[in-house]
Amino acid sequence: MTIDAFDVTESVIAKQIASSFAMEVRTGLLREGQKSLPPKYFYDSLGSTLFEAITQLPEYGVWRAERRLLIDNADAIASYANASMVIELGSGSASKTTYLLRALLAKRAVSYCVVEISRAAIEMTRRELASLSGLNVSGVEAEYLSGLEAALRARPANGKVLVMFLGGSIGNADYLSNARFLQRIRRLLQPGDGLLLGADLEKPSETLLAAYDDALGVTAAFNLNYLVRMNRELGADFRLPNFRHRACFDTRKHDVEMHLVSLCEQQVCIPAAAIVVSLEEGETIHTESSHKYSLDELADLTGCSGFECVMQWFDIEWRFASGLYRAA
Ligand code: AVI
Repeated sequence: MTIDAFDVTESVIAKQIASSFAMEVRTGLLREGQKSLPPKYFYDSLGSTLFEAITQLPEYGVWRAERRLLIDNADAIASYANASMVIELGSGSASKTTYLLRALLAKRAVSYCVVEISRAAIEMTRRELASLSGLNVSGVEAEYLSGLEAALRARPANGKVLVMFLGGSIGNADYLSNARFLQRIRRLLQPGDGLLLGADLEKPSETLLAAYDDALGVTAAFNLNYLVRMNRELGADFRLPNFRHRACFDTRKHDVEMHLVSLCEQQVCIPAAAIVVSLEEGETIHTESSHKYSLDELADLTGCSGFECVMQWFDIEWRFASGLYRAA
């Protein structure tokens, strides 16, 4: 037993734990075997800013690859999607999205809604898109599916909707969860609505390890900021010098994994989650997996979720795919 839970039953604890952040931290750190933390909580204000910095790193080609594809194909995507409402699931700063929105706005008035769990990212998006005249911008601070459902209540009576899920975020969950996720998106849409999906593709492990463990240490700071967030929001007492960032590549699963490595035997108290966590020297907390797709796998995933591929574009330099899919 490596964890000491306070001496109360789970149901009593569940009632006491105020936030889903605290509850999910509790669940992940109480897990037998590999401890883990859900990656969605990386994105507090500092985490969102650090992620923006990651996208600019020379080693991390994902953001530039997708931007190249959106710049080169914005007109084609706008014509095929023919949408008057765009809903973006997780925008970051939305700076890439402007290329596509300009192409859509050249055809008709467009409303844009961002669904984000991070308030900081919604604010960044508003600032980024403020210069696009004629664009009606709104934001829903929620998880993707509940946010999408809420955003769709304002769908135009006779117009099509384009849902965008960019940046390779589809790689941050496993195949089954992604299939369920896309199926639920499909059920919320109407036939003919579109999905623009960006996916990072398989590439040599050295390239990936450099991308997730960059020389400047920005990804390390992004990972360690999770501990800073738990200290601030959950009253935890993680000592940062006692942890190190690690990126590794699982060649069987084609996943880059990020971990926080405990540099000594230690105990950490997380009052809001009602746990004291014991960590061995060298033990790790898994914070993120980033799956790298093959084209066949991507076709299976979207196909089994009720989407037909309309067009697909590839960035050869970084190996990234953007696909426009239609709700069948
Ligand atoms: C948001 N997501 C697609 C990024 C990725 O590449 O998996 C998150 C990230 N983690 C470290 N660097 C970037």
